[in-house]
Amino acid sequence: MLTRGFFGRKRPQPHRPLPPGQYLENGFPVLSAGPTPRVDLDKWTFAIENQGARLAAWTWQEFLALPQTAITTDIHCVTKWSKLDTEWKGVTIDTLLQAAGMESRDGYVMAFCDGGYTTNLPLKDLIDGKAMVAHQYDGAPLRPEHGGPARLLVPHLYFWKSAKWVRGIRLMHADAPGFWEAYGYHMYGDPWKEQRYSYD
Ligand SMILES: Nc1nc2c(c(=O)[nH]1)N[C@H]1C(S)=C(S)[C@@H](COP(=O)(O)O)O[C@H]1N2
Ligand SMILES: [Mo]
Repeated sequence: MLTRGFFGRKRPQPHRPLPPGQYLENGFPVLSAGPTPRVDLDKWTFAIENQGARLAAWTWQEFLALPQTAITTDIHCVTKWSKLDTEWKGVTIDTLLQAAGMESRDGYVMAFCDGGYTTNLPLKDLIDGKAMVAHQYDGAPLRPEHGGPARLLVPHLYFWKSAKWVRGIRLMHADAPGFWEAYGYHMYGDPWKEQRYSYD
């Protein structure tokens, strides 16, 4: 026997358009390529590096003392879930570059993390309020499985670009693939253009 309760169930409808091929997710799935690393906050730093040299680095206390920004934004995972109106707090990349005295806005960066994950991004996609190093989600410290103590948040690109357990960014003159990009994920990853894989 067919009942409407079973077969009539629909996915919840978003209150604004989602990027093509995405569905609305109300939970917060965890997607990690490896185990959640344990981080000692006394040894944590966030660094900006250039050709192997450290341009700037902040301890956890110094990082928290920088100007803080709140962002409410939608996020889009390449595995096709999107989550609306997620609330984050952290330090924008603009604030970090300014504090580091960095003027250049050209080129690319490789974000690097505890656990070895990396992902590549054009530097221009991290500035003008488009990205942050987030340490709070939904008003609470970012949970370890979601990248705590701190993760990159680059919401206008697929969520694999939002590196969890991020420890710094390395400036590069030319683009180079990070972890998933080397396995065939798109070098840029615009969800509105469905840039999921390298051939998209
Ligand atoms: N360090 C690290 N960051 C990562 C990943 C990872 O495996 N390691 N996975 C990426 C992928 S593929 C996605 S979709 C999101 C998932 O974030 P979430 O687990 O908070 O949903 O984190 C991204 N950042
Ligand atoms: Mo992902």
